[in-house]
Amino acid sequence: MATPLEKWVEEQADLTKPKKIHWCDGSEEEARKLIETGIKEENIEGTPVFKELNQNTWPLSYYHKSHPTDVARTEHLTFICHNENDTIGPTNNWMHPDEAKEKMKNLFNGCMKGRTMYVLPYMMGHPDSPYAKACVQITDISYVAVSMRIMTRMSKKVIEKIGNLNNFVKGLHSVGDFNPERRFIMHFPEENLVQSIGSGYGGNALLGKKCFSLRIASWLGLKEGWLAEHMALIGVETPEGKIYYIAAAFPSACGKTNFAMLESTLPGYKVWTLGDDIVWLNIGSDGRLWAMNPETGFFGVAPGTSLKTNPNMMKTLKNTKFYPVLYTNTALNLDTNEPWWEGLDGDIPENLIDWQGKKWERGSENKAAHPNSRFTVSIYNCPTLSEEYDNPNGVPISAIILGSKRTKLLPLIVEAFNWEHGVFCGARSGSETTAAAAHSVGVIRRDPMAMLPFCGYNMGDYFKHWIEIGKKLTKQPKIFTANWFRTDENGKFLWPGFGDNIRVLKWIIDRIENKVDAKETPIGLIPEYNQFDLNGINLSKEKWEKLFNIDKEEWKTEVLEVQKFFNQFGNHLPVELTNYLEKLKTQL
Ligand code: SAT
Ligand code: MN
Repeated sequence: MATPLEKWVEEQADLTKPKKIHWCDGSEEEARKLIETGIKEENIEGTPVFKELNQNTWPLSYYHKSHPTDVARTEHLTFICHNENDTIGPTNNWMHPDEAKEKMKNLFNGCMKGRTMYVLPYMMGHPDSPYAKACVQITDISYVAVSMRIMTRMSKKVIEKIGNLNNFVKGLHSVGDFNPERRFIMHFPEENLVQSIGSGYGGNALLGKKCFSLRIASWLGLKEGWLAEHMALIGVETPEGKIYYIAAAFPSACGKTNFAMLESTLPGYKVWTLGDDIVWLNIGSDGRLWAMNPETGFFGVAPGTSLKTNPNMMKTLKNTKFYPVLYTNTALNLDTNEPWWEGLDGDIPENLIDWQGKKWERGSENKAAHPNSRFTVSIYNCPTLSEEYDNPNGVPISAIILGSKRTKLLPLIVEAFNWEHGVFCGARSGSETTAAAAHSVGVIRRDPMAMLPFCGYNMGDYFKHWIEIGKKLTKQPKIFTANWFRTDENGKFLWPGFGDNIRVLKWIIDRIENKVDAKETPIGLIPEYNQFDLNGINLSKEKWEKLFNIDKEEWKTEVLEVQKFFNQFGNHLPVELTNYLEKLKTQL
C-alpha cells in the first residue's frame, strides 16, 4: 500500500508529467551529482543552471543566473488562499482556494514534460525539536534542490518520520516557462500546502523559507499559540561570560545578515550567530519565550558584503565545511572566473560581465551585480555559530528588536514602555522599500514587525496574537525599536552601524540588568548620552542629539499615516493599539 506521501507525489507526477522522478536524500554525494547535472543542463536562453567558479579562491562555489524578470520576490503574484477573504486581511492578496487550485492545475498541467521531478524531504527545525515540522517539496530544477539542501535539514529520515501520516507540509514548485504572466505563488494555510510556478528565485521557489516558515507557519502559530517571525537570532556574550539571546526583525535587505554575525568593536563583547532571517518563538514550560531558527543556511544579499562590513560572512563563504556555496545574479570576473559585486574588497576588476551576462563598462549607470543578487551558504560554515544552534529546545529570549529603515524620524534605539507598547511600536513601523521585492525602491511603506509580505493572515489578528502571547509569558522580553539608517541634513548616516551596533546591544543588556537609566519621551525610552558606551568612536553630543531627535512635526505626519494604516483593519485591530495611538497623538 502506498503511503500518503507516495500517493501525493504520484498525483503531482500525473499532473506535471516529468520524464523521471528523483527522490533526494540530501547527501553531499547527491549534491555533487546535481551540480554536475546542472552544469550540463540548459536553463534559460542557452545558459546552464550552474557554472563552476574558481575553486582555488572561492572553494566549492557555483554560479547561477536567474531569468532577468525573476530576480526578487513578486508580492503582487503571491496569494493567501483562505476560504474567507476576511481571514487574510487588507494587506494580503486573496484568492478562493477552489479558484486558485483550478488556475494552478492548468498551469502545472504537463509543465515538467522532458524534465526531472525532484522530491525533497526536509525538516524545518532540528528533527528532535518538539517545534520542528516535516516537509516535502517537489521541484523541477536542480538549483532549487541544491539550495534546499543548504537551507534546510534534507534527509531520507524525514520520509520515515512522516511514515503513514498525511500532515506533512507540502510544496509543489515548477519554474514553468519563467513567464511572469504565468507566475504565481499560492498558499493554502488550511492544507499546509504551497504551490509555486514560473519563478526560480529564492523566496518564490525555496518553499521552506518565506512560504512555509513564515506565511503558513504564522497561521499555524495563531492556531497553536506561537509566533513565526522575520527575525535574525543572536547570542550576545558579555565580558562576564553571560549570554543574552536577542531576536531582531528587519525588512528584507536591511542588514539582518550583517547583524547576525556582527563583529563587536567593544572589548569583551562577542556575538554568536543562530540565524539571519526566520525565528520561531514558542512559550516554554518555564513561561519564558524560546526561539529557534528553523533554517540551516543563509540566503543573503551579496552587494555590500565585504571584509569590512561582514568579515564573518566572508569567512563563511570561503569555508569548505559544507558543500556547496551558490552565487545568484552577481557579476563575474572573466579573467579569474570569480564572483564579484559592488562593495566587495579590492579593486574593481578589469574584465567584468554583469548579472545579465553582458560586458560591464566601468562607470556604467547600471550595477554589475543585481542589487538583490544573493549567496546561499550553510550556517555550519559560520565561524561564529552559537553552540546552542542545534539545541532542539532553542534559546530563551531576553530582548526583541523591531527594526526599520528610516533616513528620518526614528531614533537609533528606543525601548518600549512594556510588551503591549512594544507591539504597538512594531505595528506602527514603516520602512523604506529595498530591492528584495519587485517594486519601486526607497519609498516608505508600513511594514509591521517586518512581516507585511509574510504574515499569512489578517495583521489585525496578528497584533492581537502578539498581545495574547505577551499575556501568557511569565517573564516578558523587553521590546526595542532600532534604526541604523538615520541621516543628517547632507544625507550622511549619523550612526556608523555594523560592528558598532554592539554598543546598542550593550545598552539593551544594561537595561535588562538595570544598570542604566533611560529618558522618557512620547515614543518610548531613549538612552542618556553619558550612559551609552561611545568609547573609541567619535560621536559628538550634537550628532547624538540629531540621532535621537524626536521631531514633533514629522511625528504628527507619521501618526496620520499610522492611523490610515490601522483604520484598514476595522474591528480586527486590538483596542490596545488604538489607545496607544491616541496617547501618542495627545503627547505630540
Ligand atoms: O527572497 S527571500 O524572501 O528568500 C529573501 C528576502 O526577501 O528576505
Ligand atoms: Mn528575509
